[in-house]
Amino acid sequence: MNIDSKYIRNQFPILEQLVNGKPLVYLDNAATSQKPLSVLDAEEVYYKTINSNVHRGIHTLSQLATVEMEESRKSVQLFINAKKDYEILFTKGTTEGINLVASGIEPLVHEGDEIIISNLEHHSNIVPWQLLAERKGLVLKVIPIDDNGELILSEYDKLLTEKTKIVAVNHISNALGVVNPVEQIITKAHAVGAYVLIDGAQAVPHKEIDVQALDADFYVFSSHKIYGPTGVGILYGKEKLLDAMNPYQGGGEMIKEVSFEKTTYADLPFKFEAGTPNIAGNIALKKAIEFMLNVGLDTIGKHENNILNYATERLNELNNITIYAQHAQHRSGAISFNLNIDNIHSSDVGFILDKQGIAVRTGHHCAQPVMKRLGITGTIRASFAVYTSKEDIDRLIEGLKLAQKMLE
Ligand code: C6P
Repeated sequence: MNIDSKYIRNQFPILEQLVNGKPLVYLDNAATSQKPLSVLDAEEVYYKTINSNVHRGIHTLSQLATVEMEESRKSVQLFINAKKDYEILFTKGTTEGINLVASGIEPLVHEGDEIIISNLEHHSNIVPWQLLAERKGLVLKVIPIDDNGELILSEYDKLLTEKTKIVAVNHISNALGVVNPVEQIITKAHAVGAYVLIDGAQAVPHKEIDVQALDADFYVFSSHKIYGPTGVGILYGKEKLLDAMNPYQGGGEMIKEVSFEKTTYADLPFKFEAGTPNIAGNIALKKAIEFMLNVGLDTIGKHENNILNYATERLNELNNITIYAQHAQHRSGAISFNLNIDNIHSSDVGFILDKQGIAVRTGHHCAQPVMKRLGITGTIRASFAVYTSKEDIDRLIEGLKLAQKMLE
């Protein structure tokens, strides 16, 4: 089915404004996507009608808020096909989800054990593992990438040993838009008895995720990249593992009983949800999921792939441009490139585009090891969403032509 672009754009009033006197072209969706009216309304309705704390109150408002938040958890469960709703934990975002696992998993790892990550990771999927490795005396290994920005799987095979305890890789690279073969990565990791965390921050916006079919042990993503509120994330974890892990934070809501001698912890998912959560945001996430399901995950994915192909084609029309990972087998959601002009930084181009109302991200995209591998300091990244149109890409190309004229 094709996208009804008029209907969709009407859901996103923010897109209808002028920025620097020009109609906004928003191509920074990998950083965060815009929010449809239903999500904005859900937050407002919550605060106007049932604002109260969850899981604590006997009173009506608290019970209504609790029901809504738990319904949202259920909608996430169905969205990614988790077995149980209590395998879905609300977090602040992908970053917190990964930190939670890297901290909570301590009882399951021992000195000398090995963690495998990749050269393609966001800093959020590097630093928490480095911290764990330092605390517990673990060894961190890195799957290299080739010149297409693709993981070298034969090297992954060599890194896997009986000491490998954790493999943590992204599903889609935020810096290059490369889709990783996570199915294969998971199967191979399980063959040596390792647990696998998939950073799905850039995948959930663009494709259907089935955590049971993938057999991922942990799958993390952020609400704000799938049209939902900021400050909300999801960590899916297999029940058995979550049960065996330490709580991440101590505090209210995550306990069964507290005494000065000994504290016992609440059952899943509450063991990992200390303190008052982002209730409005957690509730509104359900509306973001409904929005995506109403449009259709397949329809969204196909539309964004068409846009990616069109952007690739049009960028190739420009002279003196380097497009990264354009020959990778599978790409999705974003395209990274640089104008080959001496002594300029990607941000110089970003600045000129911004003056024309075009929002892109420039720099290292919180993925410095990727930039180092490519021998550059940063890229210009255009990233897409359900509302991105070919006209947006045409505007980008015009903007880049102007940048070339001004900077060459
Ligand atoms: N990438 C980008 O512009 P948070 O900030 O916790 O919602 O997500 C962190 C994160 C983790 N993994 C990947 C693959 C990501 O892309 C991100 C966020 C944004 O590329 C902001 S740095």
